[in-house]
Amino acid sequence: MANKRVRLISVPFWMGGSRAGTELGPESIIQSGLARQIRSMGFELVGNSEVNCPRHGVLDPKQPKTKYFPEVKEMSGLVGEQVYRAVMADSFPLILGGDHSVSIGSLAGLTGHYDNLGVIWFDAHGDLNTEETTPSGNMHGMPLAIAMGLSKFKLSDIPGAGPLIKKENVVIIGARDLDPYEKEFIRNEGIACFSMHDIDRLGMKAVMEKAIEIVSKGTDGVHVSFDMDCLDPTEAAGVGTPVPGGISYREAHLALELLAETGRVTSMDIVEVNPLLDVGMRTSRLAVEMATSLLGKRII
Ligand code: 6HN
Ligand code: MN
Ligand code: MN
Ligand code: MN
Repeated sequence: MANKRVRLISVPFWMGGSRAGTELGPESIIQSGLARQIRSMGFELVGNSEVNCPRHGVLDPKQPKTKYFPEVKEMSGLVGEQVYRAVMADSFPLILGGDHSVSIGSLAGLTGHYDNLGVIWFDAHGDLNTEETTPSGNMHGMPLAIAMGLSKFKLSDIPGAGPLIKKENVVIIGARDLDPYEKEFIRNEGIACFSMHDIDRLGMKAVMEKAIEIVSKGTDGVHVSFDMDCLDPTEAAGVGTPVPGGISYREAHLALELLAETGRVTSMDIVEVNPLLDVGMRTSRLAVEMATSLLGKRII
């Protein structure tokens, strides 16, 4: 990676998942040694800013399909500002969630700078629901739809955001729990989605080669959004929406190492760590490993 400056952006937010605990994610990941490890890899850690996002909210019974919408929108704007500032200062933003609605903010900030961003979305889920299709009303199930402009609330509604993310620049990896609309959308629009079935069949190496080709074509940056629930729950129990049959420890490392080798990744978010549901701090420690692997940590 050419960029040797990393900025940590902590986002202690839980309202996109309507479940307390993910607001403790950033602190727990940092306590697991993230800063020390990044420095020991030779990176300059240019700061650790905590986004002053809303901590409490009141559910509006009239908005059951977009729970905590005002809070999610406010958080996204604040995250976007920080991410944009990091990118403009030539550092690699490493955003620590928080639930996955945090990525709305990451993408808002990144598109303020990059005109044609590629996005790799590691997730058990599609995160492609809209206000109409959501089964839960939880906005962490919608960020990718918001980023592509499929929902009423769009990335472009966040101050400072740039162009919407293009469908052909998105790759989902690790999917195994898609809602009916999400399946239909992926099929009809030809969204690149490598499910667990594809990973079993092709192997992670081939999947990543295809994914990298897709997000590299014509793009000026590649963002990796890493939902810890992409991993198998036996490895990462501390997540709010675990789904059996996920990415293994070795597959995850391989995927991120291959991405590191490309030298094209510009930013990352690590989301959905819920220390309240974890076994010890295993999931937070694994999150640190995921980050360092993507930043190019090598065995030898
Ligand atoms: N996540 N598809 C389900 C929903 O409620 O829309 C689950 C979403 C989970 C989102 O894990 O980031
Ligand atoms: Mn997700
Ligand atoms: Mn998920
Ligand atoms: Mn493209």
